[in-house]
Amino acid sequence: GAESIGPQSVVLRGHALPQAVQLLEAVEGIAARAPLRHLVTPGGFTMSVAMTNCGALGWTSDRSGYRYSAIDLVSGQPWPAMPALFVRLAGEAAAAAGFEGFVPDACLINQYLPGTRLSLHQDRDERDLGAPIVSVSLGMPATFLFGGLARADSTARVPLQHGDVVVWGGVDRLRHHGVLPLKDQPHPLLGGRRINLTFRKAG
Ligand code: MD5
Ligand code: FE
Repeated sequence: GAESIGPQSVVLRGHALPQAVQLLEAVEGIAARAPLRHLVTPGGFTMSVAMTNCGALGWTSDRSGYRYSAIDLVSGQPWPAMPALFVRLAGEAAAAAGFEGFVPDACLINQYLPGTRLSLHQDRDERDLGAPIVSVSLGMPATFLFGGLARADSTARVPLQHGDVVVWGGVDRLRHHGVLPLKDQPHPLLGGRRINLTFRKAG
């Protein structure tokens, strides 16, 4: 069922379970061509999350800043195309949350291992902040931190499990958020990994 975590944010529990195996197969194919890598932040820190992308645009970071790029600087090639399955799942989840007509042009793929965390941040590199972001959790469970518009605002903890889909939009789109360090709770399908797909309209 749909569970509200903010005025315009919903968790669709287990929504991606029927497609989980196909989603993972697609992720393996993408990572074979655009390897998972640890990006460096503008401040010089190496991220503990390993990232890659598919779609027309991919999110990336280095000492000169955060941005979306059409080219993967590791492979020198465009990012792998976004599988039709991804586009369909993201559009249908967004519609279920009240955002009709969502067509993502970027899918950031995050890989978490035990101990991996994502510190509190906002996603504000996308051109159209009116479009929602859809995220799909696969593998090991994680605790998502959901904050406010100000970095110092208190955070709520939202447990996310294999197959959960979350849609953030509207007034919640610029809320700070992060992921607590992952515990080692191996998953039958993914072992000691969590994969998160985030679908965005970046361009
Ligand atoms: C994750 N990834 O679990 C999360 C899921 C990221 C990231 O945060 O930037 O790769 S996406 C959570 C998200 C995205 C956009 C807005 C909000 C949350 N929000 O308003 O809380 O790997
Ligand atoms: Fe984020």
